Amino acid sequence: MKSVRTDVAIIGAGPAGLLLGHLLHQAGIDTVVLERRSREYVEQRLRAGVIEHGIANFLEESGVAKRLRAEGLVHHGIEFRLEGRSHRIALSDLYEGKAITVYGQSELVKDLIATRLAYDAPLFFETEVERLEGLTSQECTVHANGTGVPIVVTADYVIGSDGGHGVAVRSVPEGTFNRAERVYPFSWLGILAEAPPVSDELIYCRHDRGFALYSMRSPTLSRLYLGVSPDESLENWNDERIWRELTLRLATDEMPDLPQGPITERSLTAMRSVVVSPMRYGRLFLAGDAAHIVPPTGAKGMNLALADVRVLAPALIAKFLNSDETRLDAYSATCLERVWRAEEFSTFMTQMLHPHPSDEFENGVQRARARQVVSVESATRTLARNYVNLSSL
Ligand code: RFL
Ligand code: PHB
Repeated sequence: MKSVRTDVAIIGAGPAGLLLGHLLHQAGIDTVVLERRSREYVEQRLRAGVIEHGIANFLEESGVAKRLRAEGLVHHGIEFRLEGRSHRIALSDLYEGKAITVYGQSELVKDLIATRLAYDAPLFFETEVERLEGLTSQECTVHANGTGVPIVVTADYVIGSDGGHGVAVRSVPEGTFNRAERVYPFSWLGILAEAPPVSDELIYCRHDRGFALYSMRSPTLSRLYLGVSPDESLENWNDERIWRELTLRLATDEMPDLPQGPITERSLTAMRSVVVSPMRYGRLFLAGDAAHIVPPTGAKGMNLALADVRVLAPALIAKFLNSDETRLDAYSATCLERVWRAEEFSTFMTQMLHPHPSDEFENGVQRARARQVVSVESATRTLARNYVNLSSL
């Protein structure tokens, strides 16, 4: 058995856990990060792509945005494609010149892992946390299993940045956390394709056949999504069917075909909203997806996770350096206000852009809402502000 003593034990090497570990290390606070997957796995895991204006600045202030600034694609607009017609939303013109950056979450995770390993701070891969103890006493204990070797970490605080369905939320007495949840009747089939992006900007498409999203990772890699029924299975979707369906939904008179290429990744993601509150129990603090899930239509999940860290890191630093707990006490309420704003925006985007196969009333309302967003300036401006910078408002 291996025993480790640290100031803050962090469960999960996702964007939230890694960035928190980095900021605490910079302040001279010891951390141990425990991650159940391998380094290769977390560095390859394909997920988010859109980083808000204020969150990109926060990453830069944290000293981890060198590659993001060099390689990230800065986008000043997005397109809404409604029933085969294009409508550009000029994000920067509508919102104080601010823009989003398209940079894969996997790239940010690689940057954060490289940073942590460069200063030799403890980061245990293939180490699954199984149990937490002492969360309301002076010292917490984290029991983990590192491929057969039990690891016990004692710490002043534990951070549950272990994603949706994580062990942290399950480790507290029943009834401690409230859980507000909504399941949407859609999933996203996501692909990565070796094909040049068809457009310089993301395309959010509402078509009577279903939702589609055209995104990208680089000038040679496209990332595309199709809204599908939640009971779909990947076996039903060969390359030909995926491209055919994407083309049917995304085609316009000006762009009748999509550039196609080999599909190198494909996955299905169920869409749901979850908010766990409060985001604290004793010496356990929740951050990122462990506390809140949003449907990906608003591109908010990773931004919210990093925004939690922007509140939690200075709060922990104030406690360790100045014995000041006021910011830790305010952490949950501060974050939850932003989280609910993001839930509202994400559910608004989801419900506007995913047609229902058999609810004509809902579809009529959706079409009217989408038309309003592209034609009424106050509505377009609100969308631009939320899309570009909601997590920093
Ligand atoms: P993560 O990234 O899930 O990291 C949690 C880590 O904890 C580990 N873990 C454990 N480790 C040890 N012991 C245990 N018992 C453990 N249990 C879990 C896991 O292996 C994992 O490494 O959570 P974090 O850091 O909170 O980050 C959240 C983001 O990953 C998530 O919100 C985004 O990916 C959501 N998301 C998007 N967010 C955006 O801001 N913009 C986007 O454009 C965007 N697009 C997306 C998305 C998520 C998607 N999927 C696949 C759900 C698109 C998709 C398709
Ligand atoms: C992505 O590039 O993966 C992406 C972009 C926008 C979203 C969701 C995912 O809303």
